[in-house]
Amino acid sequence: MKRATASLLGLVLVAAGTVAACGGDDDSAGGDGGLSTSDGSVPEDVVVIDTDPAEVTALDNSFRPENIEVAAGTEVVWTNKGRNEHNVLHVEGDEWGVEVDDFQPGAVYSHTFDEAGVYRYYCSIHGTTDAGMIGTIVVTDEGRSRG
Ligand SMILES: [Cu+2]
Repeated sequence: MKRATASLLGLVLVAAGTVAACGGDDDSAGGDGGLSTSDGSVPEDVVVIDTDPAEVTALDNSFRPENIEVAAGTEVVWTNKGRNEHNVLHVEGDEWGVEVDDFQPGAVYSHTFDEAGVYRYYCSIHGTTDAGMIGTIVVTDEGRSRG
């Protein structure tokens, strides 16, 4: 009986050790996958647009400019100036964007971004969420000065 108790105690200790090791691992692993690097990251080639509305063109299977920065409250207008149909799909976050049926050649779609943040989007016909026909709207919090 003493032997059984001892081995049971051993099992418990091993189990406890495993749990403790896991917890420590999580802490030290830090940004290894748990944190989304794509979420808040701002692309390097951002074009600052200070007009309202801000114009983005869908042409030859790319968004131009691909990455733009606007102030909160700016209306962003996408115009399909090419011969191909496209869509504008948000990667994550709020519901916005336009489906293919409503973004045929010549069509216009607009959305006003009221809250600061990094809004990534893509065309699922010519790209994926992180490659091909993609774009980013960086919305800054700076209010427009009235003076
Ligand atoms: Cu497209």
